Amino acid sequence: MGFDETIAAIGTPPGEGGIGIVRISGAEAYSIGKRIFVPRRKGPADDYPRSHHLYYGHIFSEKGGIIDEVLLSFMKAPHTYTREDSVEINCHSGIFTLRQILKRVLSEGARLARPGEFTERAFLRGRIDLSQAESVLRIIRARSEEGARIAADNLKGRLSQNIRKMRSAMLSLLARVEAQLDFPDDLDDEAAVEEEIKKELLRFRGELERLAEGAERGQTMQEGLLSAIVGKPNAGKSSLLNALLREQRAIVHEAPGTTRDLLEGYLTISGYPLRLIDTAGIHATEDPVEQAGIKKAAGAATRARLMILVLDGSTAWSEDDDAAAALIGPGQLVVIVINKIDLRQRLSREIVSEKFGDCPVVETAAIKDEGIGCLEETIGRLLDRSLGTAGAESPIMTSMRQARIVEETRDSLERALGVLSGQPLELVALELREAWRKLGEITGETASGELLDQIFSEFCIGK
Ligand SMILES: Nc1nc2c(ncn2[C@@H]2O[C@H](COP(=O)(O)OP(=O)(O)OP(=O)(O)O)[C@@H](O)[C@H]2O)c(=O)[nH]1
Ligand SMILES: [Mg+2]
Repeated sequence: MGFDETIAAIGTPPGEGGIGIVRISGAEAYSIGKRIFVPRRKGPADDYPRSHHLYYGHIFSEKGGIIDEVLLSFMKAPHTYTREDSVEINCHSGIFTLRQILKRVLSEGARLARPGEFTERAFLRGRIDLSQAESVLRIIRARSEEGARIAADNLKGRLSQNIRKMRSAMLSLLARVEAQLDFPDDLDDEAAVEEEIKKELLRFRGELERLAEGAERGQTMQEGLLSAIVGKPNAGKSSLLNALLREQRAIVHEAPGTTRDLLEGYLTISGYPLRLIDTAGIHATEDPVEQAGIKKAAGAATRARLMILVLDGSTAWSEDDDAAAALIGPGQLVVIVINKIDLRQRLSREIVSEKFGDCPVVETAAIKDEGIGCLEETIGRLLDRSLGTAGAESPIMTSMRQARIVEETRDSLERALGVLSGQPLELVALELREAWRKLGEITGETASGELLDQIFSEFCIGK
């Protein structure tokens, strides 16, 4: 694990900015900081460096030249992000300066940190658990206010506390089941005991179900809802993307087949963050480039949770519309947009309601910004209905990983309930133990090294 090595990295994103930060963590952090930095004022010599104080001064190169004017803080373990001695250098943010300072730090014996290694150390040293470490990533990536709030709540331990409480209750139930196995004669009426176990198992199942209910909303608020604009060529898909984003992002042209590649933009509709993808027009073609674009469009349509199917109101229903409509998957959220309503209408509304009776239909003139507000309201209502509304009291899960664990734990409890009457209690104990173990993967109490590597590798270097 290289736990005793001192690590360093640039903590701010590359590019020009007001300030940039180089961070160092580990046993050598202080001595490296002292070797490369000269403060303007040290204060009393026996009091330098003071923990959690900011010093103004300069970083020097090995040859003695000034690299940058900086503010530097020394932070003594354990009250630091990693629980190790840490140093943070606030310098001018130019990529050259940042690299020079990092190089200087590395030349003094630190090693370049791996992605997520600062947070991994915070986890391994017990400052935060795994669900909290994941929340750090979620805060960085949050795409909406609600998403950031959920992640911040979880970083404070909202989800972890809930999971710990449930696991501890599972463990006491397990102890009761095992006592019954070891001393069956000591205990009361068998049926009464069975009833009590059942009540507890049902309670756990209910709690997990409540958690699972909020999962999709949590993930959506975090990552944005993947949404695809799909339809035949020239229907006005790119015009619709531009109207929704309120900028000329995509090229719009009267020639069909204008959009070839996937193009995406982020926007917020009724508080929901959407990752909106414009796609190539769906139609039969021999052109290999168009074919490649259509294949990508079909892929995006399949992955999307929300499909915005665009029809051209000024043309009659065609085979291409059928091909686009065929991409709607089971369970997918769908909004039908009839575009170009400013032109003479040739699209039969009977066919539309026959084909999409259950889906909301919105009429727009994308190039004139007509109907866009109505489309947004429709999407907002659709999402309220399918994701529930905000303000639920239960903690909200924000990763697929967490949702999967909850599901698997629920399956174990289901099996425990199934074997409760008529089968040996050993089987109940087995399933209950499995549920308890599984649930521990959320907080990392029972997570494998491989799983940890996978989680932390998603982070950027410097976090
Ligand atoms: N009159 C009218 N024209 C529109 C409207 N929306 C788009 N158009 C025009 O229709 C043509 C095609 O628009 P695009 O947005 O490029 O259509 P697309 O569906 O992205 O087309 P491909 O990328 O080729 O599949 C352009 O000439 C637009 O100006 C509309 O609401 N009314
Ligand atoms: Mg287009």
